[in-house]
Amino acid sequence: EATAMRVMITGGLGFIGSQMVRYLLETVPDIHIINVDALTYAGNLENLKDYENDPRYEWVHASIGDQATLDRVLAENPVDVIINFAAESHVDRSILSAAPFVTTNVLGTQVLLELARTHHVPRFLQVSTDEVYGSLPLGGSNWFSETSPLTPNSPYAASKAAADFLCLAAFRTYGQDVVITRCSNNYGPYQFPEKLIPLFITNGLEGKTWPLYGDGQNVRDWLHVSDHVRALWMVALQGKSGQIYNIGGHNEKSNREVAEALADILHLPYSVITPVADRLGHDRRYAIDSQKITKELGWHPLVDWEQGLRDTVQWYKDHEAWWKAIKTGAYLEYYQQQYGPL
Ligand code: NAD
Ligand code: TDX
Repeated sequence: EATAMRVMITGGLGFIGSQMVRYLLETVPDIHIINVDALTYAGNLENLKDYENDPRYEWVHASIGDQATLDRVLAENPVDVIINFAAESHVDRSILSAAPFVTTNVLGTQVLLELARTHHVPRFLQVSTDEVYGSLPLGGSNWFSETSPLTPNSPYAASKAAADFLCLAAFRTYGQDVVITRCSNNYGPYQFPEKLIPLFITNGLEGKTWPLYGDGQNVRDWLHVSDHVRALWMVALQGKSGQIYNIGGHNEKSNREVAEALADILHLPYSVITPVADRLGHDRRYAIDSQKITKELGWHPLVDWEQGLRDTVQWYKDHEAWWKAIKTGAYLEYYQQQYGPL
């Protein structure tokens, strides 16, 4: 007789974590999810409102650095896997202040790894990023592979790289079952409107300009969030212990191309795009080689970029209350600090 798969998700009230919870509840028949989320500025109970009363889902309001609380939670609820999404995730905020990035991304991951070891959790999946590899030159035909050296440039990327090394150390030192994924830039519904795509969409809907950093030629490899979480579940179930899996869409776009595509969808003139000072240490280009996960696990992206972008714009049009509630108070203070009076 099958018993339910028990999953601890951390950071499940954020953009990608909430998509993971939704995906699991909708596609895995017998599942129990414990979502550990500290509800920082980026966490939002609205993201999982539809599942609030679902008996297969519970939210624990705690930080991943709260060893005592999570020790109790795991003693009472043994789990089959921990999937660690919890992080400070925005590069620009890490440039303004790196401390919370070290606290959550580095120390928090270390606490979770130790809990996984003492509670004999059979698997730990660390959700990492292509930013740990640093920057590629423009126009190059080379991509990041799992064996590329780690040369992170932003405080955010450095904190994620440190967490990756702690995960690999736990595998090599204690023989813990650890897998790491490194995904490229995600887009889709519920993304916090500080990131490029939702920032430009919501500014567009509000009649505000679009601050494009530097020459606008920096390149990112965009992947729909639903393709990311499907890959994560494959790695959680079938990934090899101690291994790293890159996840990417082979969908490289310059920031200006993204901005112009959004302007076309929203019927706005390109003059809405306003060049501003460059991001400090701005990585030029990210591009991911995801052959390994395709060959070993059979994953490949399903969402078409043009369609995915149109659907994402439509989602923000249909969910004005969601983002309008975010773009107040502390968000406006951050906006002013980051962009000045625009
Ligand atoms: P997000 O900022 O939208 O959400 C982060 C979530 O973590 C929030 O719900 C927040 O409340 C929670 N959180 C923050 N600190 C916490 C703590 N100390 N304890 C418990 N919960 C805490 O982030 P996202 O964009 O969904 O990214 C999720 C993960 O995926 C991150 O680890 C990020 O590094 C990684 N990632 C993101 C992308 C991307 O394009 N967004 C790409 C690759 C990897
Ligand atoms: O106002 C802006 N103007 C602008 O030109 C913002 C917010 C961004 N940009 C540029 C910077 C980047 O080249 O757009 C690109 C994308 O920026 P972000 O959305 O901030 O993403 P990025 O810095 O690439 O990092 C993202 O991908 C990797 C996520 O935020 C990370 O969490 C993930 O690890």
